[in-house]
Amino acid sequence: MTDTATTTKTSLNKFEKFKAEKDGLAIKEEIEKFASLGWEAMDETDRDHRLKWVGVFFRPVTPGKFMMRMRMPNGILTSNQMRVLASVVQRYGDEGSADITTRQNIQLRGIRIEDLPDIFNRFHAVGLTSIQSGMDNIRNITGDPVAGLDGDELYDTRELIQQIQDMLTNKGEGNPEFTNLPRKFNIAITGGRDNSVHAEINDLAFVPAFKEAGVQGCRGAGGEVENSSSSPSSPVFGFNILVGGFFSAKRCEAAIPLNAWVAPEDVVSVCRAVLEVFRDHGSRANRLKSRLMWLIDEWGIEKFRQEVEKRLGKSFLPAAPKDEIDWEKRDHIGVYKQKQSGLNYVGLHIPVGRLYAEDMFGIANLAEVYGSGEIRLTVEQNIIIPNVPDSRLATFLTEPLLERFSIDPGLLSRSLVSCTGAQFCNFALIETKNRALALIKALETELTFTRPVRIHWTGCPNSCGQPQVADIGLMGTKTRKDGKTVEGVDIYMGGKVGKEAHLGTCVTKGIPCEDLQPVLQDLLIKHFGAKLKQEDLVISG
Ligand code: SRM
Ligand code: SF4
Repeated sequence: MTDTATTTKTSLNKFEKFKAEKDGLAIKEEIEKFASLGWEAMDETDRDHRLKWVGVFFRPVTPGKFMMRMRMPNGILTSNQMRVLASVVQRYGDEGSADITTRQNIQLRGIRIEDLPDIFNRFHAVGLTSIQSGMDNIRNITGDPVAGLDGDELYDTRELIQQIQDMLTNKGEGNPEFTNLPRKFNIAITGGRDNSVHAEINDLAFVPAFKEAGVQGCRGAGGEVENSSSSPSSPVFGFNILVGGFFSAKRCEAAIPLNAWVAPEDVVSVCRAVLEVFRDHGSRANRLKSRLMWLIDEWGIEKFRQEVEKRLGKSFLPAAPKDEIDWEKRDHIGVYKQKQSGLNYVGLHIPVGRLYAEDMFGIANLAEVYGSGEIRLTVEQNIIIPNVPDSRLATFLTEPLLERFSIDPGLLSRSLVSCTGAQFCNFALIETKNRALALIKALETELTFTRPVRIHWTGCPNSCGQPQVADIGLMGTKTRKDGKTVEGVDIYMGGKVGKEAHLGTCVTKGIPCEDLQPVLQDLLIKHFGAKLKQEDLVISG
């Protein structure tokens, strides 16, 4: 049995206690005060926890230099917004940087508390927000990175995702209705055919699915079908709903079908209903058992569905028999034709998502000079510049910045993903980003590949780097070598993304990082068709 809303006050965990004392969002009114107090004089709970309600993270690894996590609905920003982000980190010189995250988002580094009022003013002026991006809030909502550009897409997710974010955050001002969830919550919507958002690892996901003709929407309280389709013969577009996907140190689960189908116009209300059920009934006793799936386990999917329907005020139509995820996942790196004639989107590879101020200014300029000023982010921590006309493409591709942010990186580099790791994260058991880059470079020097291999690094079992979705996932651990404790990894394999996505599992434990290169080389040769360059020479010579 897991715990529910019936949990007595005495069994509330320490996070619930401090949230009950003062809602995290209250911190928003105290930023000026904190800026003049300085981080050392702040109340510790405000500093270490409540600031996360406005997206500001105390970093015990770099005390006094905070991280800021933005919200980028559908991973889209403008060149102006990118410049503002660049100017914020530029102030901190070598200590300032930014990372593209595995949720199609940006985090800034090096932030000083005394600068927060000015930073928030600058965000406000260009429509950026970092509200409710950490702790027991809804994370950045992910959507197709090529929404509105992809000729084969079934639904353009952009507006829907913005509407959900606006509802959950009161248009970026903060919405106390959703600032005290039992735990974090992830939402993804995909309108393309390749599941580019990893729908299966979200607490709530919407995947495209057609209903038979004449049916559109939920059933009203009296059982009548609402919004009947105008055309009796054409199938109606909507989404099948998945619930309960998550990763944690204790347990990882792929999302399961709710057996419910919704029309796009009902998606925002469904998000609200699911979140209200989670907020009011999710466990608040043991944080290791508070994610949505634990509630679904306790109730069973039928009861969960009924409770959501009660909140929604209508019942769901059963899920469409099949969803429309029938493509292998694309990585969007390179040049692709858009559905708009004469326009292209260009995917740039950003090694492990790390950016410095100069890079960010450079990318903003590229987007403005060659595109429409729009910049997009992917869950693989890369960037897409859309709306580049055919006539400007050749010149664009000669830009020096593309030497570092390539449109044609090596087949291991192009799919490399890494979480933050020990450089900034106090949960980390190992260093990740720099180590990942060095190792991939070494492997690409030794081996030739015929296909990309998706390698994901994550510094600890929290799995922010999603090793379970990778071809080869590497999860940081401590292990023993020659009588000493050293940094190591557990190796995951078998993760499948796109159509028929499923999670990989741990195949080997405790490989010391210093011994990893030959182990990876072996796996790449045995399972992914890699060849030693030396071997190639012998055969061709
Ligand atoms: Fe995460 C906590 C970084 C995506 C599961 N995650 C953290 C913290 C906040 C821990 C901390 O305070 O240091 C990390 C901040 C480090 C830093 O300084 O950057 C952190 N998580 C990240 C990011 C930046 C990794 C990256 O390099 O891309 C990602 C930010 C996404 C965003 O923009 O919001 C990030 N984290 C994820 C994902 C992947 C995803 O959402 O697809 C997961 C697994 C999926 C999930 O949540 O179900 C993930 N992060 C966690 C967990 C485990 C949650 C749990 O239920 O136990 C924690 C720890 C926690 O919440 O207690 C955590
Ligand atoms: Fe930090 Fe662990 Fe998440 Fe990596 S996986 S960012 S080390 S919490």
